[in-house]
Amino acid sequence: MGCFWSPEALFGQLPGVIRTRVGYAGGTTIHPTYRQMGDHTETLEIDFDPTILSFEEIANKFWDSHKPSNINDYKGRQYQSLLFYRDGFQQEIIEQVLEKRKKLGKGEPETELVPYAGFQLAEDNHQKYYLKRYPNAIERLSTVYPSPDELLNSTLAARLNGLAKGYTNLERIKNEIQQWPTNPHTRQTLLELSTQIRW
Ligand code: MHO
Repeated sequence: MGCFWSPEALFGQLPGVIRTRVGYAGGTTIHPTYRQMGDHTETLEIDFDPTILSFEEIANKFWDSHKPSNINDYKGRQYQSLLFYRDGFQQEIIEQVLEKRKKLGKGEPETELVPYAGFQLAEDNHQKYYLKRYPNAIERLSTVYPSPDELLNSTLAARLNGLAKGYTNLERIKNEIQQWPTNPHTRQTLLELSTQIRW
């Protein structure tokens, strides 16, 4: 899906997504960095609640959102169209989704389908990249998520990263927070926090 900044915002705004993290995967280079990722590909890892968002929906959104052709590999494998599956269930769903898309005339993506074999986190400045363009948002969020790790794991930060990129709006996020399985105090804190941010 190209540079990992955008897919993180695209999927991070979806109800059912619990956490998004960007990193490097698929290659053999031992300690990849943005400057030296070697044969790895920029990758998004999505933790999700399958009772709200299905793997099938994720796979469809993946192919709806980019041109999965590997002709333009001007940067080696950095932007390879690549999809990792965690188990036989996901592998099977991928095959079904591809079959259905083919029947609907949506073509046959050149995406490489590979079993997941590790994912190495990208540098902090690449995590929730669009959200980090808004210092006031980061400052407010730090009252609830004081460390880089807490921000990295935050569902609210994933949604707000989608908002920063223009993929969702505050009303949708606030409505969703009302449904989150959290205690009333935390819910109130997250709602207030979302309202206070100056974009
Ligand atoms: N340097 C490109 C892509 C960044 S992405 C993390 C840009 O500025 O859009 O590969």
